Amino acid sequence: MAKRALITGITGQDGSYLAEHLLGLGYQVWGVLRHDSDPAASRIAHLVGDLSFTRAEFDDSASLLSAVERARPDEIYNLAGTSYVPTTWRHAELTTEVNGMGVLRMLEAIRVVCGLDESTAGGGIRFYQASSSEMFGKVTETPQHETTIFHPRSPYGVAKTYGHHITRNYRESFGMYAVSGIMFNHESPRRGSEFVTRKITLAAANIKLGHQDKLHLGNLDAQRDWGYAGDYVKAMHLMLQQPTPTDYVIGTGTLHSVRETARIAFETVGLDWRDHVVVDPDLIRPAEVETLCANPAKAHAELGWKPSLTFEELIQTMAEADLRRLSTG
Ligand code: GDR
Repeated sequence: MAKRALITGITGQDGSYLAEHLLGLGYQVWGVLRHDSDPAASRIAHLVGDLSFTRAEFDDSASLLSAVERARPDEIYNLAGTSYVPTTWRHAELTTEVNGMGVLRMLEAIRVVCGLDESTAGGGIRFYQASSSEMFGKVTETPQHETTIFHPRSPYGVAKTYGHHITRNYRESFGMYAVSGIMFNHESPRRGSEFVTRKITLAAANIKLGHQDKLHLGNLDAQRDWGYAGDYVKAMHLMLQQPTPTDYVIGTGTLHSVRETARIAFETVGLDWRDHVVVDPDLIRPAEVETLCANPAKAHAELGWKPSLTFEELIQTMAEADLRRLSTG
């Protein structure tokens, strides 16, 4: 019988790649949608006929419980939540509600559906939590691995850290197969335009086509470990297929700067970034994390996971995709 997966945040970048990947593996895939979400007008429009849907809100435990009861999944991938870090200073409480408490509500739904308590030994639904490198924040060691100390630097990072700890706590308390992937930045042509890589590749294409002249950016020296989202969803799936549940860091292990991203994207469309990029102090964050770089050795060794695209190939692919899309209207 086909395995069943339930994905929250299915209309997001990662949700769309994960749904494609799981459908390709023969899974029956369910997506959790918010009340106002229209899948036909989202990144999964091309998959709508192959998916099943159920509606739930992350601040409503009963709706999450009934979503789990309806889908009866073998695996749950929790990708829902606020993902754009800067706005979380303005919506700190909402971010905590969804990215933090939402994880607890989902774990409780699983516990109830599977009938688990302190005396039971797990079983039932396997759970994946989307943890983030933002939990490391003000880094004490580089590169960061699974046991590096967390020092989050935004309400987003703090809420994700709660989600991470409560997932491990349910694993240890109830024997649940519940794991977190500590994912470093991952990008693609489906990335939201507010994130810096896509903001840059879209602007390079728009400037090339004469639709725009300048690109305003914040900290050009900020460095990140950027990988390809299509690779990262494969790691999520692998994490739920292991004999023993445990957390993994997923990243490329290489660091690049915002400046370098601009150089590659503009070069890809035949332009010089220095003619178009303007530094805007308003785009600099209140508490920045400057050097986040993964040590993915555990994922390499235990999951056999490796990224398929280099950073340069990733940014080139994104810039080319944007130029193609904007040229053809
Ligand atoms: P990040 O991604 O905050 O790392 O979180 P983002 O692309 O927004 O920022 C990356 C770095 O670029 C610097 N920067 C700018 N960022 C944006 N968005 N816009 C700008 O104009 C700009 N100029 C410079 C930022 O200061 C930052 O240092 C992403 C999200 O996907 C999270 O949800 C996820 O958890 C982490 O990655 C891992």
